[in-house]
Amino acid sequence: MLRIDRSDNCSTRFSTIIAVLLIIFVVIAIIPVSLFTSFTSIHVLLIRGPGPPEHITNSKFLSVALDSSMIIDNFNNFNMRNKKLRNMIRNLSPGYMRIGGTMADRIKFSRGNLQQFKQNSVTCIFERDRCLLPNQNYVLSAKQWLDLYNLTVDAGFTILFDLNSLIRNSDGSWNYKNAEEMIQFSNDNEMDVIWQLGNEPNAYRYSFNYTVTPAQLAKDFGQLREILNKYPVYKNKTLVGPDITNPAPEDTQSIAYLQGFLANGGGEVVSAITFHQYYFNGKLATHDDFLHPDTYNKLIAQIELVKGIVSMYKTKTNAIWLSKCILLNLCSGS
Ligand SMILES: *[C@@H]1O[C@H](CO)[C@@H](O)[C@H](O)[C@H]1NC(C)=O
Ligand SMILES: *[C@@H]1O[C@H](CO)[C@@H](O)[C@H](O)[C@H]1NC(C)=O
Ligand SMILES: CC(=O)N[C@H]1CO[C@H](CO)[C@@H](O)[C@@H]1O
Repeated sequence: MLRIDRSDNCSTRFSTIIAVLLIIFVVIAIIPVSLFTSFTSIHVLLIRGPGPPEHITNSKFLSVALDSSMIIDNFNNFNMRNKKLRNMIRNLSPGYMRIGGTMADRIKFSRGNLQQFKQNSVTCIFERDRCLLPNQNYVLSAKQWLDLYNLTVDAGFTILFDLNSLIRNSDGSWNYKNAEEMIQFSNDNEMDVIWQLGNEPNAYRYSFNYTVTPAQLAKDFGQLREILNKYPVYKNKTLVGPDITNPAPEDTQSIAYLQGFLANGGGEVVSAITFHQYYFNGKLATHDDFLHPDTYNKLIAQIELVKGIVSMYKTKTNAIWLSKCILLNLCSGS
């Protein structure tokens, strides 16, 4: 009897402990579940096991960019000789290093460091506080250009440099003098560079309150091709463009610009048709936007759209490059 009582007592105590533990466990289990239920859905990333790859990309597929605003900031906090910086960049190689962005259409090259430029009449409304400063001169000096080249090439990258397309003559044609100066200087220094002309030209009205028609831009690319062919280092070397932004099914303006560029022979002078892609505005995006697979599937539709358009025109190659891809607000500086 006593033994049984004892054993009952013991088992009662034991079951009390179990019950308490269970309650604690359930409470602990409920906390994360209740956290999760505050999201509308859970997304699962499936990574398939070993097997043959579905696609093989170019070794430079995953590339990076330095925003032209860095040049405007006079490379503030960006010490190109810094060893740590160089090592970090090297670990991302191989790839292309695009130097471009909205402010690319505000930069002039200067062989001398002190040369002043007259402000051109186009007003920049996008980066208003920067662009509306009186008498601003945004200069990439020869020394900075050599340093930037040295940093990039030593780190195992190929430079894509976006030339200023908004230095224009009164008849609207591209004034290529400054670009040619930079090309000549780069040729003399045997710099291996892939050139681009302008950034998101279909959005010039929005960014700069100015318009360059796709037909005019195609002509300007032809002009740039001719200039490059004058210099041995760039004769028959890569020129890519037109870096239009967001050719999405719902963005007819963007599509029309690309069609206009190709219809006017732009595709016959570039080695790859380039476009920029934005999943969403990072400043307004929600958790769900970042986590939803539909977000990432948008890119497939955009690539198919561009492929379809490019296939309808005479082009030098059928290569299409994504020359800018933005997901995070962090990198949406331009
Ligand atoms: C970069 O500069 C260093 C030091 O002056 C030099 O040794 C190196 O060859 C340069 N690299 C390129 C690609 O010009
Ligand atoms: C845009 O440019 C036109 C002249 O071409 C000017 O009248 C207008 O005020 C400008 N708009 C802005 C927002 O600067
Ligand atoms: C980059 C480039 O334009 N390469 C061309 C150089 O010339 C040869 C022959 O004319 C072409 O086949 C390349 O596409």
